Amino acid sequence: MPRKLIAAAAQMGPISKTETRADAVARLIEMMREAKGRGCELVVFTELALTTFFPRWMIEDEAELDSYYEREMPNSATMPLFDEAKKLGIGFYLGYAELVVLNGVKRRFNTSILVNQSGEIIGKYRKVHLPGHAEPQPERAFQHLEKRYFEPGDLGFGVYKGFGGNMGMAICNDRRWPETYRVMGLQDVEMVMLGYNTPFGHVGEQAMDSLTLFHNHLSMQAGAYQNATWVVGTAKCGNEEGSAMGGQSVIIAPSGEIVAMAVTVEDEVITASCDLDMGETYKQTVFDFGGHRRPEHYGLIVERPEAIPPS
Ligand code: ING
Repeated sequence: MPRKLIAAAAQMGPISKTETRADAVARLIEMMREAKGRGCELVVFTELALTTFFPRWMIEDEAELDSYYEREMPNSATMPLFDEAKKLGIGFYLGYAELVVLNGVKRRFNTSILVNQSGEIIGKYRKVHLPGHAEPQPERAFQHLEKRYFEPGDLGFGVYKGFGGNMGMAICNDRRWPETYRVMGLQDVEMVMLGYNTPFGHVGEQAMDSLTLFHNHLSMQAGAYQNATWVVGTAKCGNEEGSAMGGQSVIIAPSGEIVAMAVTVEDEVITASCDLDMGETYKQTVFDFGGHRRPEHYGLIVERPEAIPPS
């Protein structure tokens, strides 16, 4: 009996600076209901799904900056989402800005959680790869200050039992780094869920920026194929406070094939029936890690190639 998981990516259009948490949560609930109506057991929301992508601005005032973070999860703003999920019997991935006080020190992370069909948090992830810069760059139309507003994640890349399989999480820039998928691939992940906020023009090099959407799918399709896993990539997209961000949310099979893709830059639900056993054939043949992978022959993975011992 194949382990079929009907999953959704709930792509979000722009969240304006003036939109409240309640406004954002109402949009998420509407898409959750649509996903449920299509038979979904899981809906993957996006990165920073409760607020506008605030790292595009230099924010001097600490209280203003803090206003973009959640101090508890669930909290009064997000409890309606948890309640609806439990009522519908559907689980979800949610990305948000997390603020915790540890030993009297404010710690800030770009975070995602995995919530099961009973409304319980069964997994938590904090974004490891933070793109952009820590200091504002005056020449940029929009900043990308994730290195200023978040710390690198301290939870690693975990894989969690849920939805009948092995579920993993990542966030946005993580999808560009093969290590993200491989660390989970070595834990037999069967579905990697990730949200992304990807502004066009991020690099400032026309040749690269014109390939933003291509590199988006390239990264996720490669990660899926090379680790024999499903990948669900959910965008926040459209023109958000003047910053144009790419959409094309996707559900990708372990073959690397795109099986569903969003066609708007607004709130849009895409779904697929995901056979969680599909990766097994790849793991027993092309990507049989035990049979073909040779880490003991890779040499030292170091920053300084000269440190690799002469063969
Ligand atoms: N955003 C972007 C991402 O990795 C980026 C940053 C855009 C990097 C385009 C390279 C090219 O998709 C976030 N939030 O990581």
